[in-house]
Amino acid sequence: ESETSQKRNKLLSSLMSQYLARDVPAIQKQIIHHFEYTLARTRYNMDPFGAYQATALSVRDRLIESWNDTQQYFTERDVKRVYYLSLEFLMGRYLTNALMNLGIHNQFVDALHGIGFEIEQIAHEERDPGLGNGGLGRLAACFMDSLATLNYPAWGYGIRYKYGMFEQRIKDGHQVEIPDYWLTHGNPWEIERLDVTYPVRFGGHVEHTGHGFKWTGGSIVRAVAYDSPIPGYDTYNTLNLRLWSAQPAKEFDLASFSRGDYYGAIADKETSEKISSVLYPNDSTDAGKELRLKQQFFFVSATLQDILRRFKKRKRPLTDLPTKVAIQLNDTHPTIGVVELMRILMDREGMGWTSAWTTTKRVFSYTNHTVLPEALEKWSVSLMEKLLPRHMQIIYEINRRHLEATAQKYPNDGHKLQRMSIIEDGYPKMVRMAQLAVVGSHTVNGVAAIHSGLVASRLFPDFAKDGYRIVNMTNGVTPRRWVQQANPTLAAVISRWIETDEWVVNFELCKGLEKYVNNADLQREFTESKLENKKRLAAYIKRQFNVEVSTDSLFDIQIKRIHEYKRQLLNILGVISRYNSIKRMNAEQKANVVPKVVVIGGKAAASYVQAKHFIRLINGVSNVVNNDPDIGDLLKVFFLPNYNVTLAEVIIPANDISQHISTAGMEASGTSNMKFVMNGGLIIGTMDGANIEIREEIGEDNMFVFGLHTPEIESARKQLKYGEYKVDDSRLSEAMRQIESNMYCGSSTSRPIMDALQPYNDFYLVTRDFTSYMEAIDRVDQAFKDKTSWVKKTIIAVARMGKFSSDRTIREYAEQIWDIECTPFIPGSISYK
Ligand code: 4GP
Repeated sequence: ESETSQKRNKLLSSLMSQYLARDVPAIQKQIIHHFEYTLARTRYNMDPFGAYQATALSVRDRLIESWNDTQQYFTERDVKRVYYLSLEFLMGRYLTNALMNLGIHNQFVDALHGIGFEIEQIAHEERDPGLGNGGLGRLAACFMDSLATLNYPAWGYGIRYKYGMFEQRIKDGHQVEIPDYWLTHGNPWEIERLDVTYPVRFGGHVEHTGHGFKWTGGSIVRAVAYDSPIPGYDTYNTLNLRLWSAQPAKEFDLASFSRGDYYGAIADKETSEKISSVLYPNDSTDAGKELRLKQQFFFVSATLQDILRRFKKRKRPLTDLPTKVAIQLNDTHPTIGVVELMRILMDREGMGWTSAWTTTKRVFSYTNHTVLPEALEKWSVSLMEKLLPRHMQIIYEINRRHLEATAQKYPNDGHKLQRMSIIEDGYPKMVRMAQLAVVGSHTVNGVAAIHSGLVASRLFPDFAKDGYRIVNMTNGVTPRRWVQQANPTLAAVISRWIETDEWVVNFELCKGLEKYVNNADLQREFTESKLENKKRLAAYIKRQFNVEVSTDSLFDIQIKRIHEYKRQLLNILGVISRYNSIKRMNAEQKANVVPKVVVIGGKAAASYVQAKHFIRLINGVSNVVNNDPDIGDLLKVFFLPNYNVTLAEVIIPANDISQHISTAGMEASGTSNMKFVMNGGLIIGTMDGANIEIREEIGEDNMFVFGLHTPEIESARKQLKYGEYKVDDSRLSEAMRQIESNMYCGSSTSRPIMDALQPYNDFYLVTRDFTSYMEAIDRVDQAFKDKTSWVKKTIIAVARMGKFSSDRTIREYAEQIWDIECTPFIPGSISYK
């Protein structure tokens, strides 16, 4: 019996490797096979989109095979796995990434070329799935790439939204949001798993049984898994991103059907699909609260059922869970998981409280991504009670025990208890998800050194003093997508000079560039690569705006979510005064100006009115400046609509300088700052987030720093507010007068902007930092005039960015938080027992 099955396995394996052969004719065969049979299209009519789909499917075949093997291998080795739970994954396009990571890019280029298609054209057919808002979601994507590349046993879990981040269009200078139904043309990378589904309950009530509690009634929604394999670079290991989609439960509510309300009952079922229908904006506090909480529980509940099913195959006691399972909460969004695991362990598995709590706490850890108080999630107790009655009971009990223990240590400190409580007393009573996440986790981390310090000192000082583990894990980004794929010319230069392409998996190796910094050939190659990338962006600008920009100009870029704390307003005030000063110049003075192309991009949350005013102002300034014949090539300003991962891949390599100018203490980390420098640009920035560590690494001479520091912010705010400090800068007053006179946009935009700039309102200290900012801009201009010294700075900067690879970050998480091990697949080692 076992002999036959061994024979069969051998035969099947060899058939498989024949099918997945990597030579060009074999690849062409795979593509045409999918075109004809999977897509049911005729080969006599192959269009680019069909070619893309067929190509994607043939790449996916390889990933499925290696993913199955990887899972089997992890299971047989009985390794501990990490589960990365995130409500957002901003993956970007898959095709090029998969081909490069699998090392079959060239073969596919040739294969496609042979049948009349260019790979760039094919790659362009892919939709960019915008399943996230910004930094937090993109970080999750970089982490998946590093986890796979480093051969860690890991899974990503999230929601398969039907509508991702909205598509941003600009109409008369205003942002207009268009729903992004990204699945219109299907998604060839995902695999629908009708075999992997779980019921998720909402509402109902709690029954007291003889030996405990039981949550019943309410309504059931079904979570269906959609898997996207995640290839690592130069490894057979392949991970999985499992996204849940909501479907009506199979269970029928017989009562309502037999009441004869057939259509009513169907309509009820339809509403369950709404749960996974739309991604919520991260900085809107109003609508859809209930649905958002439902989303969180929906994905967490399905995920935990999935994790426990996998764990239970091994027939270990559940108290062993922490030795095989680590769960990372990406921000507080999945925090209800702490409570759900408690519920499962106690109500379903019969564990006692103490043992369930110890087990749970050893499984979870929590990453905080922001100290902005308005972004810390809270849910009203009444909503919780309605949707998740049993969970609310458990939360109360967690809190009771937590406060009791705290009170024993700090008797007579009622304020402390109030601050540390998971429940916020007030009308209405609220559940504080951050406190719950801290109490339910073994480790809390911030995302840059300064930020982690603030998490400990400002957000959770009582917990920090009480010995809760709060650590720093400085963010990183994947050099695969952000250098190797986005910037092939620079990638080639690096490989040539350090004589290896190993930097792709060990970015520290770029250090090797530094010893050639004075070499004119390297300098020239750096400059040429930059020019190539600037041309690419210039061509994009030409297509968008029909304006030719000069690639000799300084390309100055700020792309990120539009937010008051990120201070796009400071940027645009600077642009206005540059414009004004050029206007006053004679020809001789003009000859001395560094020509500049300013690029700003980013989405404003649909309900964030002030951020939308910023966009309107930027477009107004762009309109005035770009059409002023006095200015010509000396200054051009563009707001690039619909910023997303795909656009970032075009914009970032083209930067000479990028702006990371948040009010000190407000940007947790930033990650685009890292990408910009890795791509041979310099930073103008405040001492905030990861800027501080980037400066430490690349040296203060290679960064243009300005502005108040974090400890100064609060008193500066007060001084401004009470008139103890007066900003006195004629350039600023002039710019403000112009805005006030509606020179750039109508009063409905200029009035709220002027309001925000009044000393008593200027919470973000835009006016206070203005002069210092303008000085830094001057320093940039001066530095850019000396082309040799500039390129040397960029070479040194690239050489010293090793720390900011997400590979480093992931190793730190693995070693210091998750306790998991690299487990590279060893061919021929699976027994399939
Ligand atoms: C972002 C932070 O604003 C950014 O500083 C950080 O680099 C990024 O997370 C990754 O850690 N936060 C969000 C969010 O995107 O939705 O809170």
